[in-house]
Amino acid sequence: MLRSLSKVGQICITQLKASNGKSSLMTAMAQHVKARCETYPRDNIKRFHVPDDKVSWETDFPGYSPTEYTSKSLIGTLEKPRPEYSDPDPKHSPVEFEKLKFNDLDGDLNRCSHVTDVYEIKDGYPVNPMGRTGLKGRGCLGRWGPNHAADPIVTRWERDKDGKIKKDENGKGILQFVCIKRKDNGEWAIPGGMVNAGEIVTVTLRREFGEEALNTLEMSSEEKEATLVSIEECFKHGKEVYKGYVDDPRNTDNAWMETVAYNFHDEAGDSLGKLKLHAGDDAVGVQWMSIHKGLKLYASHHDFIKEVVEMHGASW
Ligand code: RP5
Repeated sequence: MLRSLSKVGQICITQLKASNGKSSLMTAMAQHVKARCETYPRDNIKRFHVPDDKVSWETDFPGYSPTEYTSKSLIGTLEKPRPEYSDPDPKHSPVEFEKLKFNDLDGDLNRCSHVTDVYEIKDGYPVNPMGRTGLKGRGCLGRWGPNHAADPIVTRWERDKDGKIKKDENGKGILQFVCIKRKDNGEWAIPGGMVNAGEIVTVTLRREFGEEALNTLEMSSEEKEATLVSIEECFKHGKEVYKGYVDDPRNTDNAWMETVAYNFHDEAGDSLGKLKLHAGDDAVGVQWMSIHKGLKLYASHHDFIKEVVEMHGASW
């Protein structure tokens, strides 16, 4: 039985309350918006239009006829097998598809959701717990159902030339976070990434930050090791900010992004705050971005950043 949108929202909030005692992501989680963007991010695919009042699966939408799209690169051919991170497609590999263990640990891959205890399986396909998106299939996402990511939010205080924390007109300190520019769409984002099969989230957080914000992929193995060790201590003291659904433009009716976001804050500005940033992997830019409410960020990242601002009583 599929839960209603508001119920799903409440489930997210329950998880949030358990982790940090707050509930400010309620509005963000009440309904996905970017997951219904008119044009799907790859291949110029148009989504079937889903009005706000028809997002919930519990609302009848008799004319609903979503576009079907799964990127060819995920399916593979005899010459070019599908990538390791890609699930089998029922039309091309039905026997393999049948074996996928939804709502469960599937070998070393986690197919459970942070959003709901059990997501619905309809006609063999997982159903997006946040409602209709106007697109069925997997789009460009590797997994049917939840695609798990991790987002490291690395912060420091913005300081003047004398090292004093800059304040806004209300006397609140201004935070900065490490922000990358995504190669795929040029949007600014938290340097997050996918959790690899068998990988623990703390490792994903460090690896993705290293690859996208410090360019560890282009370092010698000694240099990379030293860089990862240098951030290891600071990354031990992160605070969970959010765990749940991401309103990502790549989501579909059958595949969606979920994340765990952690804040790693350098209060004195002398450890993480001093890192030499260098964009790498899927990032084409990186900077310490001063935080304010007008920031335009990828997916639901604006909401995660707002949560961090509240945690630190910073300027917004
Ligand atoms: C977002 O996509 C997550 O919040 C995370 O930041 C990101 C992971 O996807 P890739 O950056 O690996 O494409 O939904």
